[in-house]
Amino acid sequence: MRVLMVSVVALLLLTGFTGSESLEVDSQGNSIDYNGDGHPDVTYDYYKEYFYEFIDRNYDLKTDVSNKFNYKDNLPIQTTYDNNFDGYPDTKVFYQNGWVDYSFVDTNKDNKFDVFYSYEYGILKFSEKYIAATNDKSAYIEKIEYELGYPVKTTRVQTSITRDKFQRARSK
Ligand SMILES: [Ca+2]
Ligand SMILES: [Ca+2]
Ligand SMILES: [Ca+2]
Repeated sequence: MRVLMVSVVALLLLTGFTGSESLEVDSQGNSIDYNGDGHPDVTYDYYKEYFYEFIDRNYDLKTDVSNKFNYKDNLPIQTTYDNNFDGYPDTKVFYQNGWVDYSFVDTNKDNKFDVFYSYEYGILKFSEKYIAATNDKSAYIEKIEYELGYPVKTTRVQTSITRDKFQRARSK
């Protein structure tokens, strides 16, 4: 139930709900229809150890947020976002004990993740951006280190690895 309330609040924030209008929520078992069009906008899938929450924020009948939760403590494990609603994930967030641990973002919308963010107890420590090779430049990784949320140091290192390997090497 706590997870459900969090989702309701998140959805209200995302859809710009001001709180002045009445909201009829049509809840049927494992799904909720917020806009009353007969199609569920939040659905749940339950497994033995995990459950999933799928959210359609823009009511186009396609999931754009997927949350994976641990059943035992209701803590999130992984969230996948499609923030430009093109049907492809562009942000993936991984959690450790409920804290954001690391994430991948597709910043140039080519459906490949190019930025890695690393956190400690939910606080951003560094990011690494993979910049693909061009005709006159080899691929390189730009690393930005953060202190108290502010970038303090930027370094660029040439790399021979592919972007797929860049992502694989940073996935735990
Ligand atoms: Ca709906
Ligand atoms: Ca959608
Ligand atoms: Ca997308």
